[in-house]
Amino acid sequence: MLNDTSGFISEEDGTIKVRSCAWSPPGDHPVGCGVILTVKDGKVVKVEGDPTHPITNGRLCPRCLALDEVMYSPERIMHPIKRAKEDRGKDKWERISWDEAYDMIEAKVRDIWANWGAETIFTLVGTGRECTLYAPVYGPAVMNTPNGNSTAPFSGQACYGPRATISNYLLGSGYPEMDFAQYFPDRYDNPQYEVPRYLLIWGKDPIYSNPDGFFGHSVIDIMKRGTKLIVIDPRVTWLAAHADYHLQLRPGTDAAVGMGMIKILIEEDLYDHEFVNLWCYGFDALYERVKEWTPEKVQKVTWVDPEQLIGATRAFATNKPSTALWGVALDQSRASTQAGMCFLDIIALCGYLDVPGGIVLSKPTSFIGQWRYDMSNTLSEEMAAKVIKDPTGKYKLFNASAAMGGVQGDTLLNYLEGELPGFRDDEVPFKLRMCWMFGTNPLACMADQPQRWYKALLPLDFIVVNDIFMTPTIMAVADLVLPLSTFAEHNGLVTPHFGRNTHMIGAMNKAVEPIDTKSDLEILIDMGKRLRPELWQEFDTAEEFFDQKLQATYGFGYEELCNDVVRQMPFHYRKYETGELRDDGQPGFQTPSGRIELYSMLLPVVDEDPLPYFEEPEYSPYSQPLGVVFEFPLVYTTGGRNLCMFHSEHRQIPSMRAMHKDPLVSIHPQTAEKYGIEDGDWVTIETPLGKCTQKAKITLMVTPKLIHLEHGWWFPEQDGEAPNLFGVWDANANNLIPHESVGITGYGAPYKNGICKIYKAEGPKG
Ligand SMILES: Nc1nc2c(c(=O)[nH]1)N[C@H]1C(S)=C(S)[C@@H](COP(=O)(O)OP(=O)(O)OC[C@H]3O[C@@H](n4cnc5c(=O)[nH]c(N)nc54)[C@H](O)[C@@H]3O)O[C@H]1N2
Ligand SMILES: Nc1nc2c(c(=O)[nH]1)N[C@H]1C(S)=C(S)[C@@H](COP(=O)(O)OP(=O)(O)OC[C@H]3O[C@@H](n4cnc5c(=O)[nH]c(N)nc54)[C@H](O)[C@@H]3O)O[C@H]1N2
Ligand code: SF4
Ligand SMILES: [Mo]
Repeated sequence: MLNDTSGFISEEDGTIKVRSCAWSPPGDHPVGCGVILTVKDGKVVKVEGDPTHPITNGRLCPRCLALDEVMYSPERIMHPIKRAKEDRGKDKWERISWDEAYDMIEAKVRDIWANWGAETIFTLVGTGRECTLYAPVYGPAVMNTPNGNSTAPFSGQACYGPRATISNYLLGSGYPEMDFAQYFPDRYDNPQYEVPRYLLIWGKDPIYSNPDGFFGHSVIDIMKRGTKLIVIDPRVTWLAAHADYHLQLRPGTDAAVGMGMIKILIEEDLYDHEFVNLWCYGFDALYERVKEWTPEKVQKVTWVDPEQLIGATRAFATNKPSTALWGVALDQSRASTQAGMCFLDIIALCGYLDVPGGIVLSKPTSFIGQWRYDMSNTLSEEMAAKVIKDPTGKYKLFNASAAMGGVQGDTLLNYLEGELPGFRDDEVPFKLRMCWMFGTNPLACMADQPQRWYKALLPLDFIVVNDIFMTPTIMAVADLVLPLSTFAEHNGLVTPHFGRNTHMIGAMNKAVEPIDTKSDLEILIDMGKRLRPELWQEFDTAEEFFDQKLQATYGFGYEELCNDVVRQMPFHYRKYETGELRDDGQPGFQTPSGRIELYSMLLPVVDEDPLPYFEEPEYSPYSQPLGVVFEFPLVYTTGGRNLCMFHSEHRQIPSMRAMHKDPLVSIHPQTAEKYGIEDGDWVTIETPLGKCTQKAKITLMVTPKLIHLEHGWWFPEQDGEAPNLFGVWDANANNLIPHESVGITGYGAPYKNGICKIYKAEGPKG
């Protein structure tokens, strides 16, 4: 049955059109772009952009336009499937019913509870697909384990988590976002809105990535209205090519660039004195810290041209209002939270927080987040204490704040591998037995040194995965797969920024009935009721859940949301003046000093430096011995997003693959010539840790010293069985990337910076 409402459905000549907001599966972040799905004879036959959607106005990426191709792909998993443990790595799947699948999970979990303890179960969760709203609840509130609330191996610690955490510490607020008039129904025409004069785009390529709920094409909207660009990126992206200033830094050196900018802001007296006096704490200490970062020193460390550094800082500070975007590149370095501090310091010093055309703020609360938190707190004190913590105490900030989950990725791998440096003799660790994965294909995409993860996961007794397609990870290690309905086949809702600074709530309206698939939330409710029924009395369906949560938080119900398709959230500027950012209703920020903490009062509590600083990536031309640098003379970065693939997804979708057939390594023409490489040659990229092979794209997007690799590659057309596993080891950028090399705080993974050599190779097999 379709929803019992009609506002979003229209019918003409037996063809139904359903208006909805897109999320996942197939994979995406919660942008909630407006789609119109045309349904004929119970099938989606066409996908179009919805021109009435207030944010996206009809625009869609190729991936959403290809939704019907994904839904009806012959390769989709349409029924629960299981396989005997001894058949891992073999294509020996057997179709089973949902009841059988649920019985298997229930029996296994109860057996583990009785014999080994719930703490021996853990989950792995990927990046912000729809399941990230609900997956953290499976651990504590279904399987009673403290090791379930983890976004690991690395999403969370290396993506968004560092930025979200440092926002909590410095601003006491939710993730700050560029003002693109997203809260106003009349958008850019709203009289309160001002078009930013400059947009600083730092380590982000939003027109391709649309991350976390930010609609990237808004950058084009404001460019059309006159906004100029400053871009901090090692590559000449489309946006960098259109920028007034391009700070082409060496990957992983963002904190050094940031400190250089702060010094210029202060010494040239470009900062907003009134805002700093009233609303910031720790100005003098910050100035002391950045004093040494002269433009010359910044250039030496980061390779950024001093003229660009000075020009960009002046342009940003003196053209009011200006705005800024920070991307995942800041998270993926050793000094990740420190780079984030610099970003927040710069926008605070310029007075651009929560002003028209600046960067908007909200309280760090979310209505589903609160429920998730409450469900996580259903563990007994004794059970909660069994969370796996890094025994060396190295990752204090992570352990103290874990904005995105409980188990730090490196700690988890060490634990699985049985190498537990720092454990006291009397602390006898337990053996992990079961894993449930949601929205992740770690061997292809998220796991650094993926062969280590493969070996570490294989000994587990039982592995369950929720997914829509067969993946190398499933083929390698899973015993049971629960097949998911796409966002056109189930009801849901979309909250940009996962509810933290959410400008709208979108209805994900079911357009067609699923055949034998379910959503992550439906599976959660079903399994919750089986395993911990006492916690799952309040609602029976996903729709009832949404209705209760929406009514309690906003005073409207799920049916109203479905009818309206989008509800924008109430908003006004300068909330620090009105007390809305603080729990006690006083003006200011929700921090100990009540101000933006340029000098954090809370970080020293977890033994962290209260001010920004820089540390070289572990594998850099300046941190490795000369001999190593000589052997690996190039610098690499990885993972710049492209429009037709979401991480490791879409490789089996013919139209997406036609646009992007092979994994591409970008090489500058001079470098290519030096190594005898031509456009289209297969090239091996090697680091001290490993190698992979990608196809050469000779391009001026990179500098002669820099190459860029794509991530997430595997080949569904190849032999899936072990050891080939769809060629997952061949083009895998993460073969190059080290574990135990995370940010100093336990946040960050060095996906985007390292040193390498390249040489001509044979192509991947198959
Ligand atoms: N189509 C598509 N969209 C996606 C995704 C996808 O896989 N495909 N993934 C989603 C996810 S999980 C995320 S986290 C977001 C990420 O989205 P973004 O934050 O936009 O991140 P990236 O595209 O990875 O990289 C952004 C830019 O950082 C540059 N960069 C590389 N190294 C450095 C560095 O050291 N410093 C600086 N300043 N810049 C650097 C790259 O050249 C690139 O242009 O995208 C999301 N959206
Ligand atoms: N070298 C390098 N590696 C990187 C990065 C990089 O820049 N460079 N980026 C990193 C970043 S920022 C991130 S966040 C990670 C992301 O890594 P992951 O989030 O693990 O992404 P995928 O490997 O694509 O795995 C996602 C799986 O979830 C399935 N799926 C899609 N939608 C849903 C859903 O709604 N529910 C469920 N249960 N499953 C769904 C897909 O079919 C797919 O098989 O990758 C990281 N890996
Ligand atoms: S950003 Fe692109 S893929 Fe994501 S919902 Fe919007 S149109 Fe779809
Ligand atoms: Mo991410």
